Amino acid sequence: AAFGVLGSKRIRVVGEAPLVQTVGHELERSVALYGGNIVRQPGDGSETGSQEPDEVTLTTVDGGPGRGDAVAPAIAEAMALATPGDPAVRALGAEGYVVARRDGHTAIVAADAPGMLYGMFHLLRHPGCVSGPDQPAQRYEPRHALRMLDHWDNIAVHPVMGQVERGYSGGSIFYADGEVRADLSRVERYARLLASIGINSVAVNNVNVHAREARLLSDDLHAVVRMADVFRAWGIRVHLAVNFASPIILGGLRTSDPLDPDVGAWWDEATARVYQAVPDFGGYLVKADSEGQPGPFAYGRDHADGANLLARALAPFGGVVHWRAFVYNHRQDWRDRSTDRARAAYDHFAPLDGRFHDNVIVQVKHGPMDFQVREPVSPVIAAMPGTRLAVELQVTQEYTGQQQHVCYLAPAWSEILRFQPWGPDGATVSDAADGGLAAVSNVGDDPFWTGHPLAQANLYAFGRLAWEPALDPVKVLDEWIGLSFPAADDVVRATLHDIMDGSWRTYEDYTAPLGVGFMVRPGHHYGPDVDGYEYTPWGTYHFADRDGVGVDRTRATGTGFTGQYPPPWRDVYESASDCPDELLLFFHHVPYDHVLHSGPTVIQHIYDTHFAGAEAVEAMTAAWETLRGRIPDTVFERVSERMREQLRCAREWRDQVCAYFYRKSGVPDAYGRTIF
Ligand code: BDP
Repeated sequence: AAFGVLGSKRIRVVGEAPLVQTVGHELERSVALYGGNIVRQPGDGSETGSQEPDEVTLTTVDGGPGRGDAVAPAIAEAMALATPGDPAVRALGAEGYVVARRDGHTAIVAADAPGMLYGMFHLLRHPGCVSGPDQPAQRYEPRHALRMLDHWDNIAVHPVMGQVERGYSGGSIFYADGEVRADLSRVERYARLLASIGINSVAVNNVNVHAREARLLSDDLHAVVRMADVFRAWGIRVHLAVNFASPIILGGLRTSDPLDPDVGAWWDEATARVYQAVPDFGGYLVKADSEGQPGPFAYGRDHADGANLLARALAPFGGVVHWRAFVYNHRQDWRDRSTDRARAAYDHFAPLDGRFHDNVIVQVKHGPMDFQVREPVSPVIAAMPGTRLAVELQVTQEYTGQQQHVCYLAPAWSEILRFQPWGPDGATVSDAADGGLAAVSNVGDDPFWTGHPLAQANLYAFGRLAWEPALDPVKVLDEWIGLSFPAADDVVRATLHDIMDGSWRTYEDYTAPLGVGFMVRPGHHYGPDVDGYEYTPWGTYHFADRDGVGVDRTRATGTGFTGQYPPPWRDVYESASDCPDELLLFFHHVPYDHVLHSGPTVIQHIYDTHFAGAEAVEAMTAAWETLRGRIPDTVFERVSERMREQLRCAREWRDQVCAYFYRKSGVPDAYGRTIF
């Protein structure tokens, strides 16, 4: 619909690169739907200067005005900003673009073809660029060079996890019947969708690499070739998750010791084969020595030895290794109070800072635990100045309602990306993520892509924030609503906004309180089970007893985790009175009558938020009902069905959590609501 505004326009696309062809085809497709006309011309720019009224010109710097051309003012202005004369101003990067509008002409000038692709999508997001008042030239460039989605897809259907591990949107879009799909047209649509939000890298298989998927690196390389062909047309590189024991599993070697020369040679050869087949292959993603995956520890080696082995094989071709820092012992002794899963990533990785090769990116989950609704920022992010780091987010809603619940996560991600690990004068998490951002995808073969139609907003927002982390997540939400419901009037848009805007905090309210985390049913992680992980080897505890609740992670009396932070946070988190309320139980074991900064005691806060959270879901459901007949029926029905489940589940959380803490503490609710 955004193209509707292009209806009467003439659009000139200059250039011949494959991505420029994509831009041309894309615009032709839209113009066929909405009218207007397209002029495509080779990249010498010979006619570019003769811009007609109301014309939109998309061009790269090289394809720009030819010698001696009369240059339309909008193009000239955009060119000047794209290739600044001032040597102190950086020239535009390959993915950047400039938009200018003057005298009814719009120009999009990019340094290279990827920028032209993103410039075109800018036009679609902001139809005002091609109509309406003049706009001074403005530069747009991605803040992160690597903007990646990780698919936890299996080729074979796993007996417990299904096909997509932690997937809530049906099966895989890549694989069916134990093979890569014969028809990849849906992958093509997905690639287009990802390009429109600025994603440029995709890992196409699960980080838990089972034997079947390991073969993508060898016998099934042809499948990777086909997927890469589809993604390439949209400026996206394909990456593979690989099994560290591949030399044994695939190569028949007796070892995968990273320091063994035969192992090195095996990786070199395997990698050369990949690049012969896929010259723009992105690289490897590795989960090693964690939750049962093989790794360098078996040979007495460390993660730097492991990562550098693969980095050496990839370096000649410009590939990177994303080596995950999500490493912990999932068989720990829960009776030993000094063990702490939150410490693990830092304990393993911080001492290795400076030892990783340049093309290793250590990929760190945003929090020290595991994608909980609320966690502090991982201390690893501040601990490895000599290492390229990527921060990993989870778009798939494993711990945030599994796409049964509305939970718009961008406000949480925005807080994380803006957080300043070194205090108010220091860099942000986004600044520290010099290896880019990665996130676990929430897409499957569901007709709505994401199971819950409103979960599409999370995918959209991840792409937008990876491009520009300073964007306001609330504005991004409105952008998504406007583009996804083009026929909606102001009331419908406002209703959708109200339902989604605060949904992350609502989810937090009716689930695990004050940063304590988990309390979910073990295994599938959906719905409440307060003690589900309490006495298990996985290391996810709340330590509730008759006197209090929370995990003592202080240096003074607890696990010492607070010591992994630089100042000021190591001291802020150490002190129960300075620690922010929302993280109190992550860092401290406190009595139930501990008074929060917000006013109530901990126990009363637990009651209040759980009742408020369930009530908010009731209100959300009622608001949704008002949209019947005002948005497409299929969307309305699918969301209605999920909201009924969200409401049931929110009440179950409320009742179980309130009953549990009432029985543990013996403290009644000040408002008499706990009748359990
Ligand atoms: C956890 C998931 C598990 C993943 C793991 C990971 O429960 O399925 O394999 O993260 O990130 O959140 O490797």
